[in-house]
Amino acid sequence: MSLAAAYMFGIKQGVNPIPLSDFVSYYEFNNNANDTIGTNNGTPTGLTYESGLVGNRGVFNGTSSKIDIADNNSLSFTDGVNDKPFAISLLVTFDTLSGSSMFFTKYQGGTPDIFEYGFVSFGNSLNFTLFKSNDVNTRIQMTFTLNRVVGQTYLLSVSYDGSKTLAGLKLFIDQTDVTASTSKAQVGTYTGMSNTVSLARIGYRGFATPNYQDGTIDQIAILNRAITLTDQEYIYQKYQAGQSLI
Ligand SMILES: [Ca+2]
Ligand SMILES: [Ca+2]
Repeated sequence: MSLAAAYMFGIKQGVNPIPLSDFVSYYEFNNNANDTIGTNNGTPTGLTYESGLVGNRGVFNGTSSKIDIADNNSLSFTDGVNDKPFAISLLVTFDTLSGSSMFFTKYQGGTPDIFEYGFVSFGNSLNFTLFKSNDVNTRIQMTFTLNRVVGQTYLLSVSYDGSKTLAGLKLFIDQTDVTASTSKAQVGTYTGMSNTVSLARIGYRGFATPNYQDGTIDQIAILNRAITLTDQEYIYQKYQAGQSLI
């Protein structure tokens, strides 16, 4: 194969760094909130769909749209003692720069509140946090200031290697590893996540003051391993070509 053929359309042909076995769940928003790989189908509320970069995408109205996903062991990344690696990757657009955007969380308000992890944006501050043993006050987190542009599509991916350390957290935006520009912090003494009974949620955070995504979300991949910049570049190029990862 010639070099040109090997890199047709910018994608290295015949090399798929993300095989099906690396996926836990994949939400493609083709007129539903189903998991096209695993069994973690979502239940959408107030969600509509429109044409996006890769088939359809979910449209979140900022006031009531959300997806609930039942608790399942496959969405918790702990064996009870040690954390396991995982990554969350998604396409997102923003209709407004005010308020907060909830990409994918596994925590929920209630009595008591319960916490595992969350990938969200508070205004321009992207935030990925892992909570120790269901304790909101003990955690490791990574934040990054993204000066968002309304309507622009971003490929956002967070990665964790399971090491229980800040060094194990990474953030990729489009084709760049921005980890070195993130702000990381440990609060308390983090010793690992819990497997709780919390729902997983897309587009919504249900505490006393709920937060709703206002914009679109698409192609949420939950992977069972940490990812590299090579993975991110592959995902980006596939999506730019309008192709699903599967
Ligand atoms: Ca899609
Ligand atoms: Ca659970």
